[in-house]
Amino acid sequence: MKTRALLTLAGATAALWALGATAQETVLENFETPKPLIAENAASRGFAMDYAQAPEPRGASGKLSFQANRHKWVDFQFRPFEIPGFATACEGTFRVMVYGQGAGDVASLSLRLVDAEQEVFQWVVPVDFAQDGWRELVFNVSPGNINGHWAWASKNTGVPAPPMRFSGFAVTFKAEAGTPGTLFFDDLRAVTAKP
Ligand SMILES: [Ca+2]
Repeated sequence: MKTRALLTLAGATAALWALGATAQETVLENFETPKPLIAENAASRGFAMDYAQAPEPRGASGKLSFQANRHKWVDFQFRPFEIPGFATACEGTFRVMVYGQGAGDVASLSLRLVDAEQEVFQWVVPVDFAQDGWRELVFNVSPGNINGHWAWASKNTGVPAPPMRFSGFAVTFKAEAGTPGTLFFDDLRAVTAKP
């Protein structure tokens, strides 16, 4: 039997849907209530973050505008927040809707998590935004398929130390990148094993 419950998490409302006996999907962010963002080096790297409607609106979305020729990557970075299901493990699937507008120069998106020791881990998915529109991106996250890690503090072990917190997305560009574009993020969900 399907069940649905609501819970309040760090001041935000997250919804839980049962996905059968073993997994659950949690809505982490629908971008309707702006959260503090970390705009580190935004001006020098040529990007800006905002909350706005996409050309095909899903309510408000996270908006990342970029000039692809200014830096090899840019990011949409939250102040890290806790993720249900990632308190004691680093294992699950993240799904996010991304709208590309003039974003044909984008090569990949990375999902970034921060662990208890301020170590950052990323998982990369190649993308094709030659045509404007929404895509659903799926990031399968586990300690065995990490695509990069580095230290915010001192620890850089390559081994996630839960609890994991959600940090944001990084965007990399093709070698021939050069044109400005925009990505909109919406409906970020985490699928994890039931506790
Ligand atoms: Ca939304």
